[in-house]
Amino acid sequence: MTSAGGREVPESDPPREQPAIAEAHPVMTVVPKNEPGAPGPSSPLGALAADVPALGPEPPPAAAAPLDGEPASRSESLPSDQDLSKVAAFAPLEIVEVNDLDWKAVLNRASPSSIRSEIRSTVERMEGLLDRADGPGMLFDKSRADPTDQVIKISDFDAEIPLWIIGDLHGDLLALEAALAAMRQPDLQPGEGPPRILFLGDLFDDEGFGLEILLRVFELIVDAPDRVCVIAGNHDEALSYDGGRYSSSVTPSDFADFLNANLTHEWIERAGKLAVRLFTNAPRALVFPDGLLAAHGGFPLVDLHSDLAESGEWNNPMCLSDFVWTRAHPKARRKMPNRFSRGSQFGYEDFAAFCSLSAGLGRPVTHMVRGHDHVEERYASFPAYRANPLLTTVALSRRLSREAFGPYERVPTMARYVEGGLPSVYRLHIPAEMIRAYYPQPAADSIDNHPSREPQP
Ligand SMILES: [Mn+2]
Repeated sequence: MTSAGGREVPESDPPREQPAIAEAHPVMTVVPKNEPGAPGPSSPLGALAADVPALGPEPPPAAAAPLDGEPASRSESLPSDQDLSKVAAFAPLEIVEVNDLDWKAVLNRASPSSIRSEIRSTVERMEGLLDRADGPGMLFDKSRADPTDQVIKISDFDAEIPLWIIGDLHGDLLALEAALAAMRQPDLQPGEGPPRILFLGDLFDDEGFGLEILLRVFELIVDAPDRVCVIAGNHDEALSYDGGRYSSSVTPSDFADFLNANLTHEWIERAGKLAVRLFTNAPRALVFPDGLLAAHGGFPLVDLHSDLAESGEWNNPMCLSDFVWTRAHPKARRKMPNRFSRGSQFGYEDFAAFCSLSAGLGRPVTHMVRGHDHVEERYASFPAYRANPLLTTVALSRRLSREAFGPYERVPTMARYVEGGLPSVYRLHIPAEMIRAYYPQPAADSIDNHPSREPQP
């Protein structure tokens, strides 16, 4: 394992001709006319397509253009020297390369069939936990202002006990087991006490092993509720159940399809209901005492700030939704909130404005860890956000069907909480041949690459 400091990932703008369809905002109900991708009147939620599968929401891979060489424009320039003078408090991002895990053992643990063979007991234990009259007692629940509080101001945080942060999984059971194995390694485990885990959401959809990921996360929760926190991602929040069928307000939504195809399987149906229950009440954001904000996507955007400043109502549905759905622009200063198109984006000055607002509201935010954007390197810390740094981490070992570019095998990441700074990034170097065998690469002319069989060991 080696460390390197200050890794920065520049990213180019999305191409202008990209259709504006993805990641519409679920709370907005007023639909402007002639808006591409806006939901039709007959389908208030269903047409709010997010994460366009075939075209892919991601911009092409970065051309690695040095930001310094770019012509400055009003909306997209680097922070001025004046901005930089108030920075410097944050240490460079620490990157840890994890190469020497027992990969065979990781593969054996990532066995969908053995996880499924425990489905009855896992589901019953999880139901019992969620049925408890005083709540499940999960990590950070004690800091909730009331049992329904979903923007948790964490008090009483013991930074000595390791806290591992796992971003988007989208059914990536192999990456999850690699992350769990890495945090059990004594030489990678600083601090005292058994590790705590914070999931940043998006456990399922995009093929892979959504059910098994869910069951595995349930196992971790019921084994030690006070050591696991699960924040809702947009795919998690989008899943619903009407008493007969499951549906989802995002695309891809293959996990809802899978649940509907298995409605006669009592334990799978009950597992799906548990997911809906868990995510309905799951936190949308955490604010740590050192100023770290953790959420799936972002934070309430600028058009919500005056209401928020006046009311102090963090649990306003619009605010909750922005924590889950908004995307980071790599280098823009500011972005106009636009919750109808490709997911509202924010720029680095938008984040700085939110940090100022939050300080005035008694829960100062200075930096952030998030998932949501499936960056090619599986982590990113954009240089433009140097005043208030931002870390994106996702735990995806393969290129998703909706990702149009880049190599098939990826290096999934997780992060570890570091008091007063950005979390350290742990890159999990799963052998490429293991990834290829576990997730057979689809034929180029096929978009249906659901691993319908047990992966070959
Ligand atoms: Mn995602």
